[in-house]
Amino acid sequence: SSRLSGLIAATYTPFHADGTLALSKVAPMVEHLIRAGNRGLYVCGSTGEGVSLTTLERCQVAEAYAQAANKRVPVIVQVGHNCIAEAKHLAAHAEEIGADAVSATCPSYFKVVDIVSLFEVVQAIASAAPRLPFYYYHIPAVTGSQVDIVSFLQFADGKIPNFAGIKYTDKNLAEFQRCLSLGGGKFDAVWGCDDMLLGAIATGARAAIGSTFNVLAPLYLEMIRDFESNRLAEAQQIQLQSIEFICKLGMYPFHTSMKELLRLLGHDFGTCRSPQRSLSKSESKTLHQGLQHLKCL
Ligand code: HMN
Repeated sequence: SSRLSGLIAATYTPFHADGTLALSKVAPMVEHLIRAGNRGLYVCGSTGEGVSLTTLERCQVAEAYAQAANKRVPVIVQVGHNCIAEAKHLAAHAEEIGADAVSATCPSYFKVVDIVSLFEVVQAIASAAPRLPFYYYHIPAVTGSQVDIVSFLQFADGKIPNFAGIKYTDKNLAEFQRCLSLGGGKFDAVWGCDDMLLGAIATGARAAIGSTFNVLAPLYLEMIRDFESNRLAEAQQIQLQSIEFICKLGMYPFHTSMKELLRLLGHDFGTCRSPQRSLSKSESKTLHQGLQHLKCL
């Protein structure tokens, strides 16, 4: 089926030192991600700094990832934008370049406060790429959306032909499980908090999108095998390692730290764009030292 499953890496966007796109870094990264066991790529999301790119850059990054993946794993392009016309343009572009799915946050400057407004946003964007499955990116901490996601799924059910489900980035496992079970499980609900992946899998998650899968996919895969083979204590140990990893990197702006780590691992993706700040020399030294004590690296 066309449903998402397994680990889907939320990809980073590579920059040169002068801040321009370094697209030649994408292909080797995609080889690494696939080899490590990722079963999909989520492009231009929070991790990929989609909102900090120009529309042209977003198109270029999506194209570079789709080309490098070359249909070996699905590429999901995140097209959320405060301007719906831009989001529609990006969605149509994703379909044109052979991406496999479109995903979008709702606008966030003017907040979405009711179901009908959210439905109109989702319908407009999804219909701009009618041949691709659409995943609403639920990340209320960032968008400030006040719409109850379960009620939204019930409302949208059957009204948008290519609506496939949601990417769920919140910490409420009970709500996530309800999303998974609605209508007999007709929607994909893709988990988005790497530090709670074990809990999500225990409630029935079949797919997850994560930034830390860029580095730790093999570890999470081992955790999933442990869980599936009833080795719960081992699975918990691995989740704890991922939590410690995330805490350690969270000592500085998280994605800046991740990009530092990628560089140490041989993928120089540069630093994050403003407003996400870079590290000073001494900060990056402290980070490197901290990373050395992590068991999972
Ligand atoms: C994305 O949009 O790139 C994905 O949603 C990223 C993914 O879900 C990450 N969420 C955010 O960055 C907000 C997580 O992998 C997150 O980075 C991780 O759980 C560490 O907190």
